Amino acid sequence: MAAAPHPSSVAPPEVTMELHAGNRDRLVAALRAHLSASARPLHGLVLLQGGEERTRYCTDHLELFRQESYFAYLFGVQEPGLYGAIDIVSGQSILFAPRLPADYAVWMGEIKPLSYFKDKYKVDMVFYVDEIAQVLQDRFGVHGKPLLFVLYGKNTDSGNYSKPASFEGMEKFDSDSSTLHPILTECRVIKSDMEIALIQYANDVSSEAHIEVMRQARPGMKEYQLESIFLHHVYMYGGCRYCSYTCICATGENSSVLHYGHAAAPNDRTLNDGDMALMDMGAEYHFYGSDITCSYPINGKFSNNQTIIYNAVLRAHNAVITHMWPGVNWMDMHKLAEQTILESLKKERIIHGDVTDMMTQRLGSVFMPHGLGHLLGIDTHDPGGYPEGLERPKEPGLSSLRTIRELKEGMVITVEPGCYFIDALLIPARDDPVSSKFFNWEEIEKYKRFGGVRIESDVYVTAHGCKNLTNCPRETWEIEAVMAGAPWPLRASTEKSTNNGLPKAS
Ligand SMILES: [Mn+2]
Repeated sequence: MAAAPHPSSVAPPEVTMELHAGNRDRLVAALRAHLSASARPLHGLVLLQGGEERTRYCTDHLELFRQESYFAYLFGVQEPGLYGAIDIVSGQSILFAPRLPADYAVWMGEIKPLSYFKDKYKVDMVFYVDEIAQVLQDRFGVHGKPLLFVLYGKNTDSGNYSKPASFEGMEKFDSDSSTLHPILTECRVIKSDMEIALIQYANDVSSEAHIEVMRQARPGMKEYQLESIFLHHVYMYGGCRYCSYTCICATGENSSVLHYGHAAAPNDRTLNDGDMALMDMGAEYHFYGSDITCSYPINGKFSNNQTIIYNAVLRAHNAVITHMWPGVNWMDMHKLAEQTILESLKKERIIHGDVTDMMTQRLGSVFMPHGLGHLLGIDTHDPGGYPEGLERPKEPGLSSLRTIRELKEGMVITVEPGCYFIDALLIPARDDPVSSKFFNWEEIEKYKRFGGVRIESDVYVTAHGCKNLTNCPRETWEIEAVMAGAPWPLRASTEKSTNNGLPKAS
């Protein structure tokens, strides 16, 4: 009897706490450099408060806890209710664990001793939360009150502020709530090799799950069944209990709804023959995530119109990746993607006129209203896109950019151009005499219920270029072959028979 093919080639990796020790070392070095440069004394402690468990509204139903991201970055701690400190003089790390009530052991399991946290998270010391004031004073207050660097600052994607640590007895300490946030955020922007390995793993698992979804998609299924296949695959084979964000499983017209899949639009449409699917899904492993979008025809065969729009987006995706290296400005990459899409649409007579004029009129934002991509790490929209002094642009399309930074070696950023037919944008464009003349409205009419296409990969900026961490079929013929049952990566013989004799891009 022939053995069944193994359903997955991934296996959850061991995670070493050296990753988080490395993150702490980088923070201490950056903080010390900043203090030296501003002629401030080199003493004090970084103090962070980890996330807390929440119940569903007024009930006793505990929602599954996921650690606050800055705390996860520095300490890698899974449990709720802890605090963490780092002495910037010695680099020593201290965790403070909650003192749990005796009946915790009845309902939630054994109450772990402090030594458990010390071993598990490889920190220098562990105490109870109710001992914070005393420990900080006794051990770090020999020369007076120790200064506490607490985390307070704005998330430039949400507009929300991080919550600075607070504990009983805090008023006895001096605290600084402005220095830490920009420095710690900047540390998160540049990934270490160990962080990259986890983001690569999240990408491997998610790429494989996307391919599984692609293979099983059929007319007559529901969008949520595609979501379910993805979730099952990343958890069953990849050990990923969390996703980086809510799955967007949009088909047909829904694929032009940029954040489809939320509770009011819950991936519940029936898939039709002739629909495009836009699947934006990414798993998370040990806090580090992925963010991947695949677009393909539900029936496994691209129509002429689907090929036109798909290839316009793929050209933009590939053009950007070809041009990414340290020093390149992200706004220029966004414009490169827009221009590539506009040129393709012009070639197909969907729009007409001078592409330079279109760019001046910001016409690209009618087809791609979102930004080209965002930093990725412990958060899907990782912080650091707009450090102090960098202003968000105001023009249509550009105002949606989550960063306009220069690329630096060690960044991970998503490349996710898209082309959508959104009535809420096309109708005002038709009513506007300046933009209206660029459109061939008869052609546009043919895409009325098309929805949209997005292709999204996670890209790591290296010293001399970049590396695409995502591994999904991208060419139309690759997608068609995989949907017809070909293995991925394609074998040479399959490639030759399906690429129409065209040379393959290296
Ligand atoms: Mn994204």
